[in-house]
Amino acid sequence: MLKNAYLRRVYDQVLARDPNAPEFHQCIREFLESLEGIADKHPEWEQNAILERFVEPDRIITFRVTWVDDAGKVQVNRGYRVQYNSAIGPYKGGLRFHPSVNLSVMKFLGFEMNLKNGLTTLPIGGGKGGSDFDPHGKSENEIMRFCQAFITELYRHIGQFTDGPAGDIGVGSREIGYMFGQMKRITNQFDAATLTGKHLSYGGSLVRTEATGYGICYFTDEVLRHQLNTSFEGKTVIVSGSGNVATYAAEKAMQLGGRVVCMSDSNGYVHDPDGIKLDLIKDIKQNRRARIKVYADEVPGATYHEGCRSIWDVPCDVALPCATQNEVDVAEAKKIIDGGAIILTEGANMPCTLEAVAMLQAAGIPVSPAKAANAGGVSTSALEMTQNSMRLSWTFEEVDERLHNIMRGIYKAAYDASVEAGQPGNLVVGANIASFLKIADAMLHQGIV
Ligand code: NDP
Ligand code: 2IT
Repeated sequence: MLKNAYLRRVYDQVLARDPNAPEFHQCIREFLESLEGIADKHPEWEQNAILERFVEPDRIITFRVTWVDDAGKVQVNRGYRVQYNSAIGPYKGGLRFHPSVNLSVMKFLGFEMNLKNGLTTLPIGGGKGGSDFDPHGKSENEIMRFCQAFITELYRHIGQFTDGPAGDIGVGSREIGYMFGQMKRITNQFDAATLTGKHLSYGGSLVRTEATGYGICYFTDEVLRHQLNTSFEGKTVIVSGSGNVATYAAEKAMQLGGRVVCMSDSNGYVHDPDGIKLDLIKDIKQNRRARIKVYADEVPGATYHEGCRSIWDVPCDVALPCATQNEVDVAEAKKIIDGGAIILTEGANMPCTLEAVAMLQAAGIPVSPAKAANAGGVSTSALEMTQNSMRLSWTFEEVDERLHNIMRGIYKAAYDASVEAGQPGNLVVGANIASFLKIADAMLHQGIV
């Protein structure tokens, strides 16, 4: 537990203020533990209540979302936006539509988003939002009506200089399009830079769709080369999930010479020892919006296994959890270690529990934290805003090269900070410190606000 008295006091206050928020406590604890080695050197933090301010969101907005389903029944969901910190730029972060969304999940995602954005070198603060709406099984019209109802309340709280939402679980370019259209209808403004992840036809950026997944592999490649003196070439890779992040992480892993053998959804996983055929995954998930099980029905030699967590029963060299928070706990970490993995990169936000990270690190497996490794998505969102502001668009190659350079820079910043903190290669500690020092500095310069 925390040894530094100031850090402990801040943590105890978080526990007391938000008693029923396990995900939120988890990310705060990891963050404060990362500061253990350096907090004594910064008396100005306590003097200015920097940490107390850093863990408390600037603002939390919750609202009712009322919409009508296809049967004519009125439905009520809850909407959220956590505007966490705007020290280095307007709040920026995705929207999640999933039945598990609650305030603890929103606050953890907002807190992580702020630290992530601090690593990107781009002028974006942190925020996150969403709803407990479940998109599974909804018709196209129901999705549209829900998105319109959701943004009809949220639009008054956002804007390119205030807060810029994007996608996350259950929200992709289809949902962003419906929200953009409704916001334009209400405001009579074509305010492109407020929402990112837009379709290419009206201001989206090339590479944004692929960016999170590609960035995860660019980051993993840095760790493989720099810390393990190897590469993706010939490695067996497992990617959990089969949504936006997982699909393009798998694509880049293959492009870099890896062989992806398993992918999953929330029901189960498929194992294809010959290597996953990604075009078929894209067709099943993006076009047919069907379950991943269908893959095994259509590919001879592939098998389907009920239960998504057992994906780690299959041995791999490179583990890329890309579905959701806490999908890798000690049982899964043990399987990953026993299966001979040499590296784990967090693709989803906080996919590993604190205990799982500790076990993997103790086994000598470098763990790349989500806030560093999956920052390619939001970075490319910020590049989308840049293009919107300039009223022009860059080529695929130009955006991809910027993304690649940003990921290299984030790796270097996190690694250098881990060395500075006396824990070389501990990227969990390094990423937290590198980002926090930057944001804390901006907060100090802006006075007591
Ligand atoms: P998608 O909605 O596109 O895909 C989510 C995937 O994860 C699906 O395969 C889904 O399965 C699975 N999944 C969701 N919830 C659970 C659950 N509770 N248990 C098991 N599986 C689950 O989302 P994204 O790919 O966009 O997001 C995946 C992760 O990456 C999230 O943690 C998100 O916060 C993070 N992320 C996303 C970014 C982005 O740009 N989109 C950027 C950075 C991070 P099913 O279809 O069965 O629900
Ligand atoms: O978690 C994340 O980084 C995102 N959901 C992407 C946020 C964004 O603004 O692109």
